[in-house]
Amino acid sequence: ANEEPPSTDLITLTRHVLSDQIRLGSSATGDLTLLLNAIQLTSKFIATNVRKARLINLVGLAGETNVQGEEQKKLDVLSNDIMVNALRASGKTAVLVSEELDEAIFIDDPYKGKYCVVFDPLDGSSNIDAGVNIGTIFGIYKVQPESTGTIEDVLRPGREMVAAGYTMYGSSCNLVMSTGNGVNGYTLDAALGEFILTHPNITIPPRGKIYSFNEGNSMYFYPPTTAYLKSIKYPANNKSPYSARYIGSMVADVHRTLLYGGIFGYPSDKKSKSGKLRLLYEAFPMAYLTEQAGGIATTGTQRILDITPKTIHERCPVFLGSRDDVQELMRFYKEVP
Ligand code: AHM
Ligand code: MG
Repeated sequence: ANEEPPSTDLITLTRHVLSDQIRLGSSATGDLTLLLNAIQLTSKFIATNVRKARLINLVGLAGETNVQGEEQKKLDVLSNDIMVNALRASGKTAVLVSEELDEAIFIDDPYKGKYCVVFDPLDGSSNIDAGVNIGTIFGIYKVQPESTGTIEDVLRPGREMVAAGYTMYGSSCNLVMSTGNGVNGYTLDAALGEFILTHPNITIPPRGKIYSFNEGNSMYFYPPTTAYLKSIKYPANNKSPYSARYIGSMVADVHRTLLYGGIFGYPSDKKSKSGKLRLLYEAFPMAYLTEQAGGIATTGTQRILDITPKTIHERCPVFLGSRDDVQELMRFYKEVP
């Protein structure tokens, strides 16, 4: 009896982004809106394929090895192709960098636009075959004034991105995005085929109760990481220890961190000297979202968004999440030799 009538005034992602552009006034041409539309479309297309992967035999290996020497899954390859095609066709891009492709793609006329998109088309591939959450991560730069779209346009600090986000393919399909004015979350309404604003203005709680690290790497961890983890598992002053949650899918682990708070970490260690996560299309977009949601993203000693990439596939250590938790971690990096 107390059921709410359905809303007749849906805020779709496109409407939301458009209203932002209208608010910005004459400086906005609508190009970014169109680009984000293309990205939305790729997410819907990938979501459809993820959902039916088992049925149409998309799981398993594609028999190729990617740049980092890892085996590619069929869904990775497919998702990459979907994104490259749609981004080129949008007419709004100049440079594309994908985790799955050795080299950047430079878009030629007449399709060339003024944005650069860096992306991981399907992240968390170790989870695909088990049906666990996976996601797409993306970051967007605008080509620099006077530039025709070169590699220099993407070898820039993450703080210069004009938008970043991810789509999580889970029990629902969620797109979380920022255009530099806070973070919003949208859920795909499969019947409408539209992303609907369901999580306006996401802010990370200043402190959380969850830590998310691959502790299977403990024997390789450096002392600051080890000492920090010990401090939250064996807290002083009768405080409760933190809970562990680690999916091994960055999108899912970061999504939970944005909503519930706490800390996600993929440190550098004695085995992976620069960590595992890729700077351009994993660390930067997630750091951008984290900061936009009021949290902190650091390598332990440096703000992630201040790093200038030297190569498109380089890696960096990542710690991100609630302000107080990450500050505490940073203290260990300062004080523990
Ligand atoms: P991928 O790009 O090969 O999928 O690797 C990235 C993933 C991230 O989603 C996740 O945070 C991390 O690798 C998990 O790594 P590990 O399995 O070493 O814990
Ligand atoms: Mg990845």
